Parts: sequence; structure tokens; C-alpha cells
Amino acid sequence: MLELIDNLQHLGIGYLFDKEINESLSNISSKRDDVLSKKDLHATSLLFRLLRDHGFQVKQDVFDDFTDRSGEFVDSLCDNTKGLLSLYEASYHGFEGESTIDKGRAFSTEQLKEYMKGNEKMNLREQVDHALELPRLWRMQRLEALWFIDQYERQGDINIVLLNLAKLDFNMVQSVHQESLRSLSRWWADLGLGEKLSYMRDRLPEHFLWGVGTTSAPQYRLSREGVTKVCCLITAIDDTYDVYGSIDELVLFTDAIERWDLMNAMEKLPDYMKILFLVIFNTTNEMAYEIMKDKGVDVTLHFRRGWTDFCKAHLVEAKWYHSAYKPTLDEYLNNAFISISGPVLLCFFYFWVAEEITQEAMECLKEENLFRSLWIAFRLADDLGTSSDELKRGDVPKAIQCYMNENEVSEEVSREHIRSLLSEKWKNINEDRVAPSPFPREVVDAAIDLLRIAQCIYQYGDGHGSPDKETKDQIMSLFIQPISLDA
Ligand code: LA6
Ligand code: MN
Ligand code: MN
Ligand code: MN
Ligand code: MN
Repeated sequence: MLELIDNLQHLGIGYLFDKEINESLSNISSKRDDVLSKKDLHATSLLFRLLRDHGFQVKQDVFDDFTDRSGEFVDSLCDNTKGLLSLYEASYHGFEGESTIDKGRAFSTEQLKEYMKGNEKMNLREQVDHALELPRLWRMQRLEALWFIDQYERQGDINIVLLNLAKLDFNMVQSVHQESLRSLSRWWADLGLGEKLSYMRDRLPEHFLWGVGTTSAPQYRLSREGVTKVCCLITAIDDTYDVYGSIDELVLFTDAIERWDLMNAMEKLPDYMKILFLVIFNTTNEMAYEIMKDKGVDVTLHFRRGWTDFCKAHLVEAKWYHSAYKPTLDEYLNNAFISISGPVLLCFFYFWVAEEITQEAMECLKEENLFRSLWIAFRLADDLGTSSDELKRGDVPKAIQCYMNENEVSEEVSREHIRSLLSEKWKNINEDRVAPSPFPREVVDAAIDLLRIAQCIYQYGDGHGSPDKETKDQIMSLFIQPISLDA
């Protein structure tokens, strides 16, 4: 049953069986001793991962059967590649301070790297290689489904009905996405912003990746298209502050956004900023109207606050850049977790994704440090991928440079530190995922998906700003090419 659930999710069709999967896991959770009594590393790891993934309580001591008295994983496990791979994937679901999980991660990583040096059975090799590149928890789900459908097909002893369902569903959902992409392309072309503001990155398909990556299920059309539009605006604002605007102009622009006022604030702006302001103002108000029409709540204040905080954080960075100020890593991150755009995006997609809007959640949205670890991780992932180019073209020192300046270390040492910090942040994210929250699971998961997209597209460099071959391939296979159905 655990393997079936895992395969359903991995093939991208878990969402069709949400209710059944939860019932089944709840049942397994109450009878977990049956699984644990087998003392099978693969089964135990899978149980641990799936329970954590679905918000059930499970402690690290389920792994005690596999460790010696000093808590080290025992050497007899070294030949159990399948078990090690499961342990590796499970170990990314750890919390801060869980030393057994940390040891499991170090042990499985080392053993799997060892395994890759040999040349055993083809199938596991590909899976191990893929896992070592990025763990499952960190991957964008639809891209991962695409990869796994191909993998699964080449495995022996598979459920052919599941495979066919996965292919059909992928293609069906893709055609729903194509409708969105069509209407978004029309929206973007009509807007003409790409031509009016020639300094900004004009990247509709890349922005659609963020829309699909956060809310891919067909019923989330509003969110998918909304996130894409908001991402277009985010990038336009980002380039205005980071690349093009003068400080005086940026101060005026930040003020106009804060006052949300066409009469007094907008009039003072230079022409190119009037265009940008009006696009943000109109698009945002249209989206607020949609939500009022659908759900009966007035969200204008939340949207305004989201944009204001985002612009203010960017103004801080612009001032730092123009005065050649070098912040410490802490000081930088305190601001950069807002300038990464996670908080403003959350202000929007909470209202699109949550079926029921609650007062409690709306209050919570105002908390400055909401999902802070998540947004810091998002920022670090972006900086790891984009900061080399950003520095060349002139930008505020990013996380890597802040740490280098502060500690007088090389770029490589600093990158390593930032990578481990990112990995530490995931532990807080894992805890937040299972903690009680006024936000429904779909909303929290969509927020985490932002980080997953960042980790996937920045894996080979700046896949967003200067889309490379990998990002183009990802876009083609996600949105354009259907999976072939010939057996
Ligand atoms: C990406 O570019 C950008 F504009 C972001 C705000 C990151 C997330 C992108 C989305 C959601 P850049 P910066 C579209 O790397 O200046 O320039 O924040 O972002 O590092
Ligand atoms: Mn930028
Ligand atoms: Mn920026
Ligand atoms: Mn910047
Ligand atoms: Mn960046």
C-alpha cells in the first residue's frame, strides 16, 4: 500500500486520490508497528516519509532498529541500495535537532555515492543519480512526474493501468494548461508592457512555470493565471529597482504604491513609471474584483500591503547598492526574504486557493515573519543561481557576497555555507508543514512549491533571467509536447 501511494504521487496522479490516500495513511499510521516489525529499511523509510509528507506524527526513533548503540547506521545496510535510497529521501523530511535523521542522511548519501562508482543494475543507477542531484522533497512535482513516468515504464513488474492513467492525465492537464497559456499570451501581448519597458525581462512562458508549479491541478485556473500575471509584475518591478530606476524615481514610485492613489501620487512619476504603476494598479484591482465576486471578501488592503512591502524592501536594496553599503548576512536576509517576492505572492494565492477565507488567516497574513524560513530558503536558492550575473551587471551584494565580506572567505566556501543554510531552513519548513496553521494544506504546499521551482530552475544557473537550454527543455516538455501514448 505504501508503494502504491508513493507511485501514485510520483506519477503525478496523487491529487486524483487525495481522500483515499489520506484514509489509507491514517489507517497505516495507527497500525505502524506491523510495518516496523519487519525491520525493513525501505519499508520503514517509506512509512516515515509518507507520514511526514501528509502531516502525521512520526518520530525519528522508528530508525532505531537500524543503528548501533552509538546511534550510527550499521554497516550491514551498505548493500541494500533500495533501502538506502529510501532512507536518503526520508532523511530530507527531518526537523531541527533530529540527530538520527541527520546521520541517516550523511550515511545514505555517502553509501549512494559509493554505489555510483560501481556499475550495477541500470535502473537503480538512474534513480540514485537523480536523487543525489536533488532529493524528491525539493523537486517541482510536475517535472518530477514527467521524469518518473518514463522511469516507471522501463521498470519490470509495473501496474500498466496506473502508467496509462498517468500518461493520459498528464496530457489532459497539459491541454488545460495550454488554454491558460493561450489566454495569458493574449493578455500579455495586449498589455504591451514588454515593448513599453524595454529594460525589463519579457518572459511570459517562464512566468507561467511559476503559475503551473504552484497550482497545477485543473481546478486552480484562477490561481495559475493569477500567479503568472503577478510574476510578470514582480519581474517588471524587480528590474525597475535593480537595474533601471534612479533613487529619486524609486522613492516616488514606492510612495505611489503605498498610497495606491491615481490622483496625487501617480502624477509625480516619470512617464515610464506611470505605465508600470497603472498596470499594477489595474491588474491588482481586477484580481481583487474577481475575488470579491467569487468569495465575497474585500482583499484590496492585503494586495496593497503585499506590493508596498515588496517595493519597500527593494528600495532598501537600491539604497544599499547606490551607497556601496555592505550589509551583514543577517541584515541582508532580514530584508531579502521580502524582496524575493514570497510574501507578496502569498497575499494573492491564499485567496485563490483557499476554499474558505477565514478572519484568522487574514490576520495571520499581516504577520511580518510569516513563513520566514521558507522565504529565506527561496532567497538563498535564487542567490545561488543568479548572483554571479547580478554582480556583474551591478546589484546589491547577495547572500554569498555578504557572507564572504563578513567572514573573509572565498566564494566557494561561502557557497558551501549558503547551501548548508538552505538545507537547514528546510528543517524549519518541514516543522511548519506539520504544525497547526490557519492556512489549509493546499496553500502551505503552494507556498513551498515556490521554493521547489526555484531549486529546479536555478539548478543550472539563472534559468529565470537568462533561460538556458535546460529551462527551455523544461518548458517545452511541460507545456508543449504531450507524452506519446504508443506502447
Ligand atoms: C527573479 O529575478 C525575480 F524577479 C524574483 C523576485 C525572484 C522570484 C521570481 C518570480 C517569482 P532576480 P532578485 C517571478 O534574480 O533581484 O533578479 O530578487 O531577483 O534577486
Ligand atoms: Mn533582480
Ligand atoms: Mn530584486
Ligand atoms: Mn537587486
Ligand atoms: Mn536574484
